[in-house]
Order: sequence, then structure tokens, then C-alpha cells
Amino acid sequence: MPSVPVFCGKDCGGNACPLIATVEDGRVTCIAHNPAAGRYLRGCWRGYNLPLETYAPDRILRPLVRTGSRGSGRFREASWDEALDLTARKLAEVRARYGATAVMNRGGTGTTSALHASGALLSRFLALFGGYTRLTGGYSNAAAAFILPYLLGDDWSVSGWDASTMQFAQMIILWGANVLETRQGAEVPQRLLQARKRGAQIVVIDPRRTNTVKRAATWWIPCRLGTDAALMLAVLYVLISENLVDRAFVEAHSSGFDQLEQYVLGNDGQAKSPQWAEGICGVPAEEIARFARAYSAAKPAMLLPGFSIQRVFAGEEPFRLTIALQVATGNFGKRGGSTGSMNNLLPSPRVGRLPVPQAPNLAEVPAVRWPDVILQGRAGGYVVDIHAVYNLGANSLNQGADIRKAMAALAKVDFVVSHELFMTPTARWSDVILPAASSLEKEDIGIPWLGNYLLYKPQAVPPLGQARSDYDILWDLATRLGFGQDFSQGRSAAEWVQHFIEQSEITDPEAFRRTGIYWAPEQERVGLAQFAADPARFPLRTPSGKVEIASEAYQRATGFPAIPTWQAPPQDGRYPLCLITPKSPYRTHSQGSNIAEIRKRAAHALEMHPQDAASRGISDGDRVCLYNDQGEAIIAVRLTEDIIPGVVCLPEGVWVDLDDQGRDRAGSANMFTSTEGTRPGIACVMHGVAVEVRREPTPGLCRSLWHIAGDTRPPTEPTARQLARPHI
Ligand SMILES: Nc1nc2c(c(=O)[nH]1)N[C@H]1C(S)=C(S)[C@@H](COP(=O)(O)OP(=O)(O)OC[C@H]3O[C@@H](n4cnc5c(=O)[nH]c(N)nc54)[C@H](O)[C@@H]3O)O[C@H]1N2
Ligand SMILES: Nc1nc2c(c(=O)[nH]1)N[C@H]1C(S)=C(S)[C@@H](COP(=O)(O)OP(=O)(O)OC[C@H]3O[C@@H](n4cnc5c(=O)[nH]c(N)nc54)[C@H](O)[C@@H]3O)O[C@H]1N2
Ligand SMILES: [Mo]
Repeated sequence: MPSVPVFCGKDCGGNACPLIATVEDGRVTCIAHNPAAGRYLRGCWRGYNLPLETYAPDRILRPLVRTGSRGSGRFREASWDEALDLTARKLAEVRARYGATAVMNRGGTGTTSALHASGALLSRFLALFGGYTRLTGGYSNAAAAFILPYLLGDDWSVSGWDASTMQFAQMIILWGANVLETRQGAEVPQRLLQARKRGAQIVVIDPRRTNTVKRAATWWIPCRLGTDAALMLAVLYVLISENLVDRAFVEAHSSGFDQLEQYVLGNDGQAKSPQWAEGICGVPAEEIARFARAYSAAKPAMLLPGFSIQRVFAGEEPFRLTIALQVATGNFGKRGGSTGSMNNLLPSPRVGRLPVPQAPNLAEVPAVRWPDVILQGRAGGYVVDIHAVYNLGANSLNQGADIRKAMAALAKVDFVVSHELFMTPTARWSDVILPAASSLEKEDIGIPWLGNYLLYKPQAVPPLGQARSDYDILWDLATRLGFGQDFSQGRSAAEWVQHFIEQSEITDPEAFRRTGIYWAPEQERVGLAQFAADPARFPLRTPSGKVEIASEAYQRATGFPAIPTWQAPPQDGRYPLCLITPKSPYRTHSQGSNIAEIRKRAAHALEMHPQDAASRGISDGDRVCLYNDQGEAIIAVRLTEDIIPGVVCLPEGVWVDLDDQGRDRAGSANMFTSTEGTRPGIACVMHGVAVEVRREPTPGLCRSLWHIAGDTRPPTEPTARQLARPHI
């Protein structure tokens, strides 16, 4: 029974996790841990269930062309020739009439590896096509990516750390980071559990009692959504007023701390004391002070912020403060400490990757605003009018903000094409759907989210039905449009992979292909360690050569204060509850939303604290209406004390399913989010969304709710063996 190394290659927080697939009679029957990767670097539930995706009964296996109105879901099967001819003709028409930038590049995060990377593939194709409109910022970390260059200069891109350095931390602060479920590096979960075992203090700051809290935390500090900046300022207040700041470190490594200090002490008339913060974030003043003291005493302390804390109103501020905190406590750039920046900012080993040429014509618009760009175009002040949308590895309609606006946008353009495995809401709103090969059906090199290693997978099984790899699809399309040779450079997918390995630092390619893993020599990297050790000799590339805690450049460019400040989110009395839309442990974003086994694992429901339910006459299992100005959903409610009062939780990624009144019956998180974005970064806001909940007229209908969210279709094969795998 042959087994081969594989990995998912999805934008899942791991991106490259070491797995082994067993192949029997041309089918993958089991996925297990790849022992060559050792004990820390491990896969998760999602990887062990890869076959559920490949062998799902509703997988699209032939090209489809729309027959009903757009969004109606009516399609007919077509030959590859017909579907590709039609796509090439439509794209060429749009280009001839409006210019190439009239095509919006919606390359998503479906695949992230060296060759079959949705974003790079589509950008390469469209650059050679003549240009496109590019979405900037993305949904993951746009606010952080906006602000970090002001603090750290170009060095922000190397400000992370290797997961193995968690073994040196005395305290690990997971600030809005649920790493046992979102990973943030495939080695992070096991390293965290190990740290817990050896007695490190593990503090989790999160409005939910997550699995990370339950399994790893020694201290859970529940705080209100989007109030982290206030809590951080109050921690600084304690450090300053109790003389716990590492003054020598601050002096040598940062500029502008004095300005922040004045603000914290109240030069605007308000001291940012724990008592002040308690009223905002709900954490008792005494606990804030206790936390600040423990933090300053633990050496080294590692602060790992989730991306969540910047996907909120004024999301630019929290990452300025996580960095200020690590500087103030002298943990910045130390082994077992961290810079306070995103942890996944370190280079991966040298290896070839699909080149993306410069596009001759390029328009740029902020990702979160993509529906507005289509709906308003130049007349609305945007730089371009969009006439075609190209989705590749993206469930754009479901995963961007404001689904109803996104529907209106997709209805407006002349042409929409998607490469997909499934009839996602976005595919449904397309004119042509091109069936894509799944992860197990493609050879590739895995580039990790975090870590100094690479993975290899051969094609474990050939594509099912008529599915083809995105590379092959685009090559064919490029040939029809007259640039096939430029696109492929004459290389098949396998030849590109071979070429990438030849360009790499891997010294034993045969072992890489056989074991599926290459470890680079250095495994304990600490971002900005040289600067931390000797700031005079290794200055940062910022105006002061130091961490710019006050950034005049930022103030000049944006008109916002040079130092991080507390900006209270606007209140709307109609919507007193705060919605949180985190990742599901069982899905990568919207992937798996259609798969019965996965839905059964995580019956989808709105989570709510019993206090909030009682005041609204709601009981566990009731059907409720969740609503705000953006939209409405009818959904089952699950009461839990694992969430603080005032906050409700709806995991992101469930496919929208509108009834004839335009209400969502599935509970898709982006029915409620807005395309407005933060200021000044125009980054998405997906946590801390103002909503209200009311009981629907027929209470109790969903007492057996843990079945309505599931699916009644017969289970797909293979089943039991996959589901038996433990996750993490
Ligand atoms: N299972 C799974 N893991 C994933 C992904 C996935 O799809 N599925 N996607 C990956 C991708 S692409 C990304 S960008 C990352 C994103 O990673 P994150 O943005 O960090 O993930 P979230 O689940 O949104 O939030 C993490 C935790 O923060 C908490 N939280 C939310 N808002 C706040 C807040 O205002 N303050 C505080 N203190 N806590 C808050 C949530 O309750 C949640 O437990 O995850 C990656 N990991
Ligand atoms: N409310 C809310 N919304 C969010 C978030 C949130 O926290 N809350 N998180 C945001 C974040 S961080 C991100 S990164 C985005 C992600 O948003 P998207 O990039 O849209 O990610 P997915 O939902 O995973 O969609 C990927 C699609 O690619 C398809 N696919 C998988 N493999 C392949 C392949 O090999 N080829 C092709 N052609 N297709 C493939 C899958 O079937 C799936 O439909 O979502 C964002 N949306
Ligand atoms: Mo993301």
C-alpha cells in the first residue's frame, strides 16, 4: 500500500503541515502525521480530513456555463473547449473595450504553495494579459501591515520568531490569539502545550473561553471586543507609575516613548489608569494591575498578538501598543520574548516560486471596498470601472464584507469567471465555472505560514472527472489569448516544481522528495535580535534608527496622532451587542461549509451569554433573528458561559443562503460586516460589529438544533478513519 507525503497548502494558519497519504486503488484512503517532521510540527483535523474535500459528492467535475440569471444557480455542463473559448472571448472583449484594468483580480487564498498559489497564478496570468485591478491590503492583517512599517521601517517584514523559541519564554501572552484552533504556525500548538507543561505562565486575552484557554491557559483575561488598546494603555500606566519600565532598553531602542508616557499619564485630561480601562474593557482594575506586574516580572515574556485585535474599529492602534509593551518591558527582540509584531514575519528557506511579472497596467483599490469599486467606479471617486471579475481560489462573495452589496456588485459586471471545486456562493454568481483539481491532485512545494522548513508533495492521485489544475487551466486560456508560451515558459507543472527545487537551497533533493520535508539549519530565529542586542551597530531602517513609538511620518501621512491612542468605537443604541466572527477549528474559512461530516462536527449557531438571552426572552436552541443595517439571518442560538455578556459569536465561513425575503437561513458572518473599513488603513472590520438579536415568533423550534445545522445527506466516503483522528 503506497504512502506519499502530502500537505494541504491552504491559507489556514499552517499552510504547510506534514502529512502522509495512503493510496489504495487510486484513492486516498487515509491521512496521518508524517513522522519525518518530528514531534512538534504537526497537522490538524482539517488536514487529516483532506479526502472529504476531494471525494465530496457535490464536487464540480465538469466545466459549467450559466443558463439562468446570474446568481440563480442554473448552469449547464459544457466542454472544456467551449468554456475556455467563452472565457477567453469575454476577457478579450472587456480588455478591448475598457482596457485590461477593467478586470478585477480576485485571486484568493484557496492555495498558497510555490506553484499552485491562487494569488500568484492569477496575477501572473493577468499581468501577461495586459494588466488588472489589484486588491490591496487583503482581509488578514491589513491594519497591522499598514502601521508596522512606520514603527519598524522595512525591517517589519523580519520581525517574527521561530516557534521553537517558545521553549525559552517564562510567560506567553496570547492577545486575541486562539492558536490551538487558528495555529499561526504549524508548530505553535505543540510548542504552546509544551510550554504549559513545563510551567510557563500562559495568559490568554480573549472575550471567549476558547479551546486555547481551556487547554493551555493559566490565566484567562476576558476583555470586551475591540477594547484592547485601552487595556494595553492601562498596562503601560501601571508599568510607568510603579516604575517597572525598563528605561535603559526604552532609551536605547525606541523614540517617542516620552510622548506616549505623557498621554498615558493624562496630558489630554484623562489618565489611562486601570480604573479608566475597567470601564471600557470590563477587566477589573485590580486584575489589570496584577497582570502588568506579573508581565514585568516574567523574563523573557513573549507577546503573540492574534490578527483578530486589528480586525476591529481603529485596528491600526493595537499593534502599535503590543510593540510599545514589548519595548517597555525589555522583551523586544529577545529569545523567548518577541517584538510584539505578527509572529509569522521571517523568511522561509530559499526555493523557486512562480514569478509574477510587472503588469503593464495596474489599478489598485483596497480589498474591503471591492464591491463599492464595482458599484461606484470612477463616478464614485475610485480609480477604475470594473467590467469583469476573475475568482481563483476565492469565495469572494461570502468572505468579503457585506454579502448583499457583493451580490449587487457581481450582478452589475459584464462577466464573472471562477475556478472552483464546489458550487460556492461566489461560483453561483459566475457565468463560467472551471473545475479545479484538489490539493491531493497536485504536485507542489509547501511554503509554511511560519517556520524554517519546506514540504514536498507529489500528485497523490490524478484529478477526478474533468477537473484540472489551475496552472493547466490558465495555460490553456493564455494560449487562446496568444500568450501561452510567455505564461508557461514551455514548462509543465511538474517541470516548474523541478525548476523550483533546482533554484532552492535544498542540498539533497532526492531526500526532500522522499521524506517530504526539508529543514533549514537555523531553527531558533528571533526577529530583530541583532538590533535588540546592539541598536547602535544594527539600527532599524526608520528615521530615528529605532522603534518609532511616536511616528511623525505617520502623523504627516495620515493626519492621525503620532502616538497610539484610544479611539472609542461609535455606539448605536439600536445595536447594543458586539458580534465576533472568528475562525472555525474545523474549516479553513469557507472551505468545508458544504461537507456534511464537517458540519456535523461544528453545528453552526449563534453563541450568546445566558444573561443577554434572558433579557431578550431567548432560550437555548431557539431560532433567533440576528440583524443590523447590513442584513438579517435566522439562526439557532446556543447559550454558553464561554463568552462574556454583551458579545455574540458567529464563526465565519458558512455559505450564505438567502430566503425570498433576503434573510440568510445559514448564518453567514458577512451578512453583518461593512465595506467601510478602518481609518486610515481601510482594513476590514470583522470583529466588534454592532448587532441586535430578537427571538423569532416560533420559539423552541430548534431544540434539536444540533441536527438542523448538520446535513441529512448520506455521509461521503471515506469517513470513520478520517474522523477518528484527533485534532491538533
Ligand atoms: N481553523 C482555522 N485557522 C485559521 C484560519 C481558518 O480559516 N481556520 N485562517 C487563517 C488565516 S487566513 C488568518 S488571517 C488567521 C487569523 O487569525 P485571527 O485573526 O487571530 O483569528 P480569529 O479566529 O479571527 O480570532 C482569534 C481570537 O481572537 C478573539 N478576538 C476577536 N476579537 C477580539 C478582540 O477585539 N480582542 C481580543 N482580545 N480578542 C478578540 C476571538 O474570540 C478568537 O478566539 O487565522 C488563520 N488560522
Ligand atoms: N466575517 C469574517 N470574514 C472573513 C474573516 C473573518 O475573520 N470574519 N477572515 C478573512 C480572512 S483572514 C481571509 S484570509 C479570507 C479568506 O477568504 P477566501 O480567500 O475567499 O478563502 P476561502 O473561503 O477559503 O475560499 C477559497 C476557495 O478556494 C477554493 N479552492 C480550494 N482549493 C482550490 C484550488 O486548488 N483551486 C481553486 N481554483 N480553488 C480552490 C475553495 O473551494 C474555496 O471556495 O476571509 C476573510 N473573511
Ligand atoms: Mo487571512
